Amino acid sequence: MDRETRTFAERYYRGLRDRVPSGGGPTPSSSVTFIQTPDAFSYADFVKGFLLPNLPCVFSSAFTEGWGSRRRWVTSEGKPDFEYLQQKYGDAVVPVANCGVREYNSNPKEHMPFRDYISYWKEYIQGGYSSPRGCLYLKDWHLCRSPFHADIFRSFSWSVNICGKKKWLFFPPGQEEALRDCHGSLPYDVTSTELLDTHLYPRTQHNSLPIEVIQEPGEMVFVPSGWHHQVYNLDDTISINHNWVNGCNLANMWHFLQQELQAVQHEVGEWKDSMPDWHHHCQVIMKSCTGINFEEFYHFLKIIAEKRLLVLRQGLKGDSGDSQSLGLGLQQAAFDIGRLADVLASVVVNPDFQRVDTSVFSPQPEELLQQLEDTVTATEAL
Ligand SMILES: O=C(O)CCC(=O)C(=O)O
Ligand SMILES: [Fe+2]
Repeated sequence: MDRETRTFAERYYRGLRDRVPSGGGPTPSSSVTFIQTPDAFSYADFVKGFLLPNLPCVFSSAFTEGWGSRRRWVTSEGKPDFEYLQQKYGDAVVPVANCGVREYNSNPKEHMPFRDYISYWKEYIQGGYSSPRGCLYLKDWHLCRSPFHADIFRSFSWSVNICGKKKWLFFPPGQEEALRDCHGSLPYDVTSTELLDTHLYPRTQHNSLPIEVIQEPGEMVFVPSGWHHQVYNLDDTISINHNWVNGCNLANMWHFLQQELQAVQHEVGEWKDSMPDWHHHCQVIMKSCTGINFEEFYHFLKIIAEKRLLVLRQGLKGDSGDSQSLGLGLQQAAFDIGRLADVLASVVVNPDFQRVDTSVFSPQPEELLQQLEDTVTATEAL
């Protein structure tokens, strides 16, 4: 991140903070921007055009041209190179979901050696894309359909097709509300005819059409924070994806965790008065449903804050060689510290966080907040 982009991003968040919430950012257009050439596109363009406004985009296959996996995992016909993959990764035990069986809004999973999965995949192709074992989905190297969801903790993600082709259906944040059933649950499959049943899905008439993207081999899709999506493999497909949180979506993560806790509190509300440690139990339930509780979120903030404080301390001493070796530029670190300070300021005044036993936390949340705020002041002119 360069100085100019940091200034732009800081102004953007200052603007958001001072504005009365209006229920959303820019109105997404019905098509997704395609980025053709790496030479003409910088990280600054990505921050301004996509991370800050939280909009999806697709990067052309030129961006992944040099990837070893695109050469080695794929045959000259553009199909998965089963021989190579088996020889290289056959012993790995991989999680496999059965797409034909639904377990709540997901699929039951089992583990098997990758070589067994490859045998299954070959049989499935030979059987005309069908098998008596059903449609098995190797998680992380997705096969077939990924049920409707938004990514974990409202993270961003990117996904590259090493080979094969996918169809994505995207719903901008908030539009999933019209897809909830009469119990408030989201559908497993947004294309199901069940959604035509207005008793079961009373709000679907307010629903707008999803934004559709076809992702070709080598292309990379950027999935913004909180955008619900459903994905289909249109071909034998191998993809690599990665989720991340940074200064641009950290507040979304905190907002999401507060909503998750509220949902738990609502669900077990009838025991609030009869259970002395009800608030603690809500955190336990939240941890098991969401994967993280407020205590862990504080530790998450602390770890990312400490690394950035270190980078900036070294940078301010003029020791920029070391800060580069931590893999983080000074301007990025300074921007992140500002976002961390804003989020932590909201965490420490949250009544549910104030009920968490923080006595053994080091540093204490208020102390860390003070350090962050001091650093924001010290790095203003950086
Ligand atoms: O490719 C898939 O099946 C799902 C990918 C996905 O949901 C993501 O990258 O966020
Ligand atoms: Fe996803």
